[in-house]
Amino acid sequence: MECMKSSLQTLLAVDSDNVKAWLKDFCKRNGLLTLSVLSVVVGCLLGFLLRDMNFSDQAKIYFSFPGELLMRMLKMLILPLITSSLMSGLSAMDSKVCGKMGLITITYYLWTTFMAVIVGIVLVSIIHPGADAKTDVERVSGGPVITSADALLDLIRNMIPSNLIEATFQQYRTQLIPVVQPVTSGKTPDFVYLVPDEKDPTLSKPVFLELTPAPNVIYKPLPGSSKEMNVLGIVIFSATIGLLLGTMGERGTPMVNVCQCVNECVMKIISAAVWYFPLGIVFLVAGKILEMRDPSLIGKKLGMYAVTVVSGLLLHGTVILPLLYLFITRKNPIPYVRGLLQALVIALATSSSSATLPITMKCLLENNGIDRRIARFVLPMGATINMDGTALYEAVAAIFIAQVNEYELDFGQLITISITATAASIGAAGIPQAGLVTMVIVLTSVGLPADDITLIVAADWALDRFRTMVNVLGDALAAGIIAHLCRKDLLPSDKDILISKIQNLPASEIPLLARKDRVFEVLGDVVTEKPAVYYNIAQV
Ligand code: 7O9
Repeated sequence: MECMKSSLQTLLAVDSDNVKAWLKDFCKRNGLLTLSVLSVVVGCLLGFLLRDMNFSDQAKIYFSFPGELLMRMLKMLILPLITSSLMSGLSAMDSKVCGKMGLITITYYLWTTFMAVIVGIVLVSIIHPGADAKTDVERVSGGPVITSADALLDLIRNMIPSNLIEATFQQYRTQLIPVVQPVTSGKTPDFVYLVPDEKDPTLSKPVFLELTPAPNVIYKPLPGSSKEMNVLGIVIFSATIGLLLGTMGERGTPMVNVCQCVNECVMKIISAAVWYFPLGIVFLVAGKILEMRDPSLIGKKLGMYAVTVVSGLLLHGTVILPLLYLFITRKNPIPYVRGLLQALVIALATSSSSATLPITMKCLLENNGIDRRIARFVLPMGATINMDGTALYEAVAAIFIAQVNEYELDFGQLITISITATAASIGAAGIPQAGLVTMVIVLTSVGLPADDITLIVAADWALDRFRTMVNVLGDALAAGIIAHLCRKDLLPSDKDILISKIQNLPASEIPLLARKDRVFEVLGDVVTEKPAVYYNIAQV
């Protein structure tokens, strides 16, 4: 009996030790991620609980403050991250590889976006959500919206910023200024004859009132600006400088080193900032739920529409994109996506793929082991032009609006929608007030009324979160696929070999390799001295 008891005790002790070790290991690996997911859930619960308390607007602002800090922190990192990533990423490759990779990246982005649109169109045609949502939803006539041609010109203008500093905080935007036109002469004014009023002695004679025809108001397009970062201009400029730095050899190295240092600093800031995420996410999500108008409206009128969009996004994000990854790389996409979960949670909480970019970069480099040069090029490009979720959403929304209006779309019009939705999602970052303008472009391309956008705005804030997740997932899987396709062109650079050699050596030997101003390259057993400017040993 005693013996059994003691063996049971040892068994339990071993077991509890095992459990403890497992728990510790789990917390170490997934603790932050679990906390982030929990904080989304807690944020939702808190938001719905506090809705009943009818906070004042001021109280809501105070309540959202910790979440606002999270957004500000993430957005702060975007500019240094994209400029330094593009410059250092592209400078580390020769121009041939850059060209090949650029071509593959853009082709891949185009096709996946187009596939997302097709998924959307197929689902919305099958589910037909417009049938339930018939027209008792109120419509508000919006103001004038710029034409597609003006939007396209704005996009091209934004690609070439006239002032780089200005580009960091504003975009060029054609503004429509109302101009009252004088009544055209030749039109005779109308008259109204008022019968004299017997009771009013002042009106003894008949009175004629002249009715001026309503003046014509035309909207004149004038140059203006919008308070959004001109990403497209900055991305194009940084990529060009990066390419050129790569062709300059050693003379370009100091600049490349500056960029790499900035990049690493950003990564370090993120590593520290992740500890604030759980708290920030709770208040960000709860604050958004407090601000939300009436959720039951979405449930009743737009329920099927929301289901269509979400199932389209699910299909594209969990089936099509991972399958594409599987077929091209012949690797299991599940561990890859698991490495990205932190970024997906942040995308859900912030509903902005650009604010999530720093975390996506961190996940790809640290969890998925993607080559730095690939991640530094593919991710900023993806955040700017690859928006699978947005394209899918716009196609579904346009067809939904057609269904509500009982407007039959023929095959040609479906093709038009798929092309405009793809193009609009690619150009979105370069078009001021993109959300509205791109939707108008898609609608007007098939002759649907632009005012009907008001039908779907109620559900927009919620669906935005899900499509942002798909946008982020699309960019990250693209990086994995492109890294696979370019793996032969990207054998480890000499510098990487040097760094790994140094890292594998005992600390006492490092000074031998990088003595103050002298740098040695170690390739196999061959050690050669290199000019000191060539490497930045401080980074090792
Ligand atoms: C969604 F490259 C970066 F990181 F610097 C970058 C910065 C800003 C890239 C893009 C942007 C940017 O402004 N993008 C943008 C995206 C501008 C307007 C609209 C959208 C579309 O956003 C998505 C959507 O609404 O569907 C989604 N919220 O992925 O962020």
